[in-house]
Amino acid sequence: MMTANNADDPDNDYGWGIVNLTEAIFYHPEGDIVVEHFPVTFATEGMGSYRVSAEITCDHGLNVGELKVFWNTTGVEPFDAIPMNSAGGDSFYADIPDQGSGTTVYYYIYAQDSYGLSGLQPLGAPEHLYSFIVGSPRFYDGFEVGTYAWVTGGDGKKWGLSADYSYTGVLSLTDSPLGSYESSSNTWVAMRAGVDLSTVNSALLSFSHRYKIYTDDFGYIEVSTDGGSSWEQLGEAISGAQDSFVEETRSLDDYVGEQDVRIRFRLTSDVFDNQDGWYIDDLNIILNPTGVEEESGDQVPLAFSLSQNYPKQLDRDSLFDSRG
Ligand SMILES: [Ca+2]
Ligand SMILES: [Ca+2]
Repeated sequence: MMTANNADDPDNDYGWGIVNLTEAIFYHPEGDIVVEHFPVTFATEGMGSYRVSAEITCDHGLNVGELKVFWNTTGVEPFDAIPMNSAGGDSFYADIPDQGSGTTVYYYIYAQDSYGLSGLQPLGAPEHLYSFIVGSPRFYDGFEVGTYAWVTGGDGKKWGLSADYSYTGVLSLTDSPLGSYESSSNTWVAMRAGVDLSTVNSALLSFSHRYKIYTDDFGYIEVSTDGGSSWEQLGEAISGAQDSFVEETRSLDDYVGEQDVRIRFRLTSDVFDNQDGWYIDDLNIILNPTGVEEESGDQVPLAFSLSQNYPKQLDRDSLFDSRG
């Protein structure tokens, strides 16, 4: 993966020395088609349709008659095409028809510029696809198709994707994709949009993680209910060493009733002993809808089932050579 001689100065333009996958994914040469899309996360049977929205731009103009969403329920060819409609400005949308509860819907966005050149989102489509499960009351991110659902900020290295470790697929989310975190870091990654907990009676955050964080440095899990303006800590901070992925769960019951609940991961460090940092994968926010009776005792309610539900096994070889 790493071409060490260019590690400090990667040249994404020519595809060699790429060491920061997030930078590479977001890198668009001038004139390219840029598709900004927040993946569909919630869909239930009876909604009528599931809207796929995107901001699509191109310096030299788009062929707006050739903007499409391709979708199906198998994840492999062939796909059905739906033309995207204008929603004003650079915004376009297409509506995928209603599907039965439990159906997995796969999709990607196709765009063409005025020269007839095309672009796909997510990159690598149709091998790599967005997906959602109809009727699945949850937000899920396995970090395989980019960090579209997240925004980064703070001081220190920028959170991004890493192929060094993963719990599902080949990628995970980490604070310091290249080596160790920096001294005096205060760097974070937060959900770009909120989850609606106003119609549920219970909610749970679950993710898998591994970490190497010096004892005076900390990883915090935080929650916002005001669109990311303010954050409060959710449970214990993370510190020390955990050498293999373990599942972590945090109750979100205190936030039931809120309409915009976002999760943030934040790493802070002092000036001593910087280490590799924090790897997060397979993140779920699992909702127990109002009206679903919770079982008593120690049994986990059905809606909280944490069964592995990774939608599509990605082909490792299509992304990377063997990782050793
Ligand atoms: Ca993953
Ligand atoms: Ca690191």
